[in-house]
Amino acid sequence: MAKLFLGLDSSTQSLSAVVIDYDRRKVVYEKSLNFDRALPHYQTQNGVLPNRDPLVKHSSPLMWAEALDLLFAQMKNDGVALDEILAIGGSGQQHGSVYFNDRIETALANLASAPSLVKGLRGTLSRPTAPIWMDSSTAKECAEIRQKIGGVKATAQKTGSDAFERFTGPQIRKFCKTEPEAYAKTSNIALVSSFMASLLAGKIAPIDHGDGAGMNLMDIRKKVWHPDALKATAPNLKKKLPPLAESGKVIGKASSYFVQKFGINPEALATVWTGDNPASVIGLGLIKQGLAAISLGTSDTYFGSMKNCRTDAHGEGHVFGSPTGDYMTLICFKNGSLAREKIRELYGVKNWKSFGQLLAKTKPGNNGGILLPWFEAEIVPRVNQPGIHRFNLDEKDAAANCRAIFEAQMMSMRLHSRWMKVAPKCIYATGGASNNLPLLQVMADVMNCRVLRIEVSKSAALGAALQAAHGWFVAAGEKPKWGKLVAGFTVPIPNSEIRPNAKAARIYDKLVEKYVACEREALRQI
Ligand code: XUL
Repeated sequence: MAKLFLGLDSSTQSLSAVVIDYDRRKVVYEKSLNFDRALPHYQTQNGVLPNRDPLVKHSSPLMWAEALDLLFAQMKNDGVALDEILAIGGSGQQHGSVYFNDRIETALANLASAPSLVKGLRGTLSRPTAPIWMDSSTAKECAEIRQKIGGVKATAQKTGSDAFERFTGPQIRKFCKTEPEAYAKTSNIALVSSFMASLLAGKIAPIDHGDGAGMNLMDIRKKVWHPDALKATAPNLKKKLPPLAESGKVIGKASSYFVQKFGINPEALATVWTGDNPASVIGLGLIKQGLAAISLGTSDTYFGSMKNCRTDAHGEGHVFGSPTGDYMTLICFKNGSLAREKIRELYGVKNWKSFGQLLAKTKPGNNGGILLPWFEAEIVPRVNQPGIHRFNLDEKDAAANCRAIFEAQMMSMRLHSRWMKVAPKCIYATGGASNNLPLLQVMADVMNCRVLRIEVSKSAALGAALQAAHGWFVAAGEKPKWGKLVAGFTVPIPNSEIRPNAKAARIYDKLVEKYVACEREALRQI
């Protein structure tokens, strides 16, 4: 019989499913359900509830639960062999939180007698909506928590990251301050990941070390709730949090709700979910130190594996637990694709092909010209005052400006990932702009390492399925090796390897030092 594992990913805009046939190393089914389109009665826009305050971004936990029902119905309809699934894993958008009163445990245990998940959850929420990662309304709470824990460096050292607006701890603090009665009635707080896992398991699920690290509440080294962070955040918090556990650990058998309603294998195991980024690390096969990925999307993200825990004293980057038991790092640069697009528009370059051709006409290092493209407030480095800064760069020279923006983005990544003390040996390039070869040559040269292109549409859900497989093998008394587990599922595009040019790499070794000085100067001017 085939070994089938199901991975689910509850992201901002959709819920996705991937089924893998483990022995055949194949994804045999994938499906996505878009919240706005499939569940219009929740009135979300891109998965977010409308709010008058642009800083507040909440979503609906009941919508996520209803989506789970719909997706299982869809899988049944599509003829997925649900009765052969051995284990179910999952991942969720990070940082988002769900708040329950003391009726939740009974409701989860009795799900099988409810006509739907939404009906089964009736009367269990102590807060009707869930703040999600896009929320940036907690600057004050971040400052308070950071100060109580002992500053930027101490907060990062203790919890893996400085206090960030979207992180769960600051969100919980805001809830406790603004709605103290509702907070007092809250007996359980879940993350998006542990909420969905609780539905599948029919009991309160643990929070894993990957998603738990995105809360500013977990001791990043000991992997327990950090007493200083709990104290700095809100009263009686520890009682309201579930236990922490390794990602993919078996919680129990899947709730009989799914067996009765959709014909899921009654022996299928429900496992601990993680965050979408830790799951993507597995889905992309980044299981060894030195393997990293750069996603060129709306924002650019650099993430990779790290053996020993090292945190960023400047508080710009994040350290999360990796499902492998090691660590992962994540740095998010806000001025990604949109900034590249602004330059393209500014110079009337008609498409990305022409952008790449123009860039290729100029020399690596751009004759020392540097552009700091902070079209929007930037996260790394922290820039609250947007602005464009040019150094030795002719504003009228279109080609030089096309090169300058991408060189700057890559030099910024190189510079702001130094704290990890892990030089990448190989980078997987993903995301919209990764099919632009001249850009990838700049990436290889600035980072001085091989770049391979990779195309995976659902890396988090795939990672979640692989994590379920890992949990299943462990429960069966085996010691599966991650290298063997992920092999063959994510393969780079054939012949996509780009090698660094040694001469260009030497130019960037010098130029990055000039970039440091320019960045310092620009930050001083702001
Ligand atoms: C990571 C983060 C986002 C969400 C997106 O810190 O906030 O990547 O996880 O789902």
